[in-house]
Amino acid sequence: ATAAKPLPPYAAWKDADSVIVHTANTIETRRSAFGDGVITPSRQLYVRNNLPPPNASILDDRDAWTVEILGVKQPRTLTVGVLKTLGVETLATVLQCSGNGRKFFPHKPSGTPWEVGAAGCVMWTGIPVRTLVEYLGGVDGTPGYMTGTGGEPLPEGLDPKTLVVERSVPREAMQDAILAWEMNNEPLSLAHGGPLRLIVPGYTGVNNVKYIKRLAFTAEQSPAKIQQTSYRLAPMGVKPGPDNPSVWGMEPKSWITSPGTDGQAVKAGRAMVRGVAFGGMHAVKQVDVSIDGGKTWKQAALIGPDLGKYAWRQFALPVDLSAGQHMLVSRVEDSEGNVQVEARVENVDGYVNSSWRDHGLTVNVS
Ligand code: MSS
Repeated sequence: ATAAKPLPPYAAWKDADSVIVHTANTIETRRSAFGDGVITPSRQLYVRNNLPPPNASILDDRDAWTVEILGVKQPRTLTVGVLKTLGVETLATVLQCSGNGRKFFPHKPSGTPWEVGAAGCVMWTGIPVRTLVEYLGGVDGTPGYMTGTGGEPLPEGLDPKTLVVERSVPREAMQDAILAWEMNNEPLSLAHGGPLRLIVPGYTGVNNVKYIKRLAFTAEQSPAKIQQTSYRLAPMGVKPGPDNPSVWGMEPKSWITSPGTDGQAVKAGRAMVRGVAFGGMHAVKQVDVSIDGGKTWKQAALIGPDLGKYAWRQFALPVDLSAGQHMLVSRVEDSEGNVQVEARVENVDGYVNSSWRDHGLTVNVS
């Protein structure tokens, strides 16, 4: 076995036993380590940075961090300190990297081979974007997009468009979006985008811009590479570009977290199958579990508090397992009747894999 990579300094506070360090900027939660409660403990939550994070000194005076708001009737630059006086809300969302589940694509796309752990259910506190926009006189005109710009310093001499983390989402997303300064009841860490981060509920990870410096309502999508050619759903054999759909809203998805994950032995007899399930843009209605690879299904119980349609639900189903090999799978249905897909949709860069079959868990019961 190869030695585990160490946690990078900015994420040294993570629980090393709960995560897989792929690189300094890609840290995955183990399948067994989402925790027993609905909210993923911060020390166990995954991290993904496209660029190295800014210097930790940006957290020295959190309230002094500024964000520029453009495309509203009264454009302004505001400090976090001022934002805190204008509005506040707390909301739980599933934060999931666009590439979560990439490991299961047979063509081995480039990018981190995440299995299930580039995801978590997180509690955010901040100002609703709609409240802020109202305060600034409303959106100016009818721009199609809300565009957030990350605050990483960019190296000199390179075209900033090739590196800047700047993402556009359809303007309607502003209705539920927030600018967050707190995560899981603590000031937002550098790893997760402190002092201030855009949260776009229901949208994949990349759309949740950390260290946000500018929030703009724009006629066009960002010209940045990360918007134009990355995070696009391109069919196999096609060079990803602006004509392919952008990776935006999440789809219904679930996976099993126990028993038998991360090498835990499973004894024959009674077992509790547990896992997490979310609808993406809609609430979870029902989760079904199969212990025979999808031949027969039983409805699982949804456990723990319901933290709203953007949070995940934990589910549990007691089963009797006989000795031998079993494939445990789960399948979620959302409130609109959308059912988690059986097969992944092949795409060049390996995004949004929601396949219940791919996420099945093979356990050897003794
Ligand atoms: N933001 C910024 N500013 N930068 C970067 O890099 N990344 C993305 C988001 N945001 C970034 C940002 C991604 S890509 C993701 S996933 C997320 O973030 C993550 O988060 P966390 O907190 O976990 O780390 Mo994929 O789709």
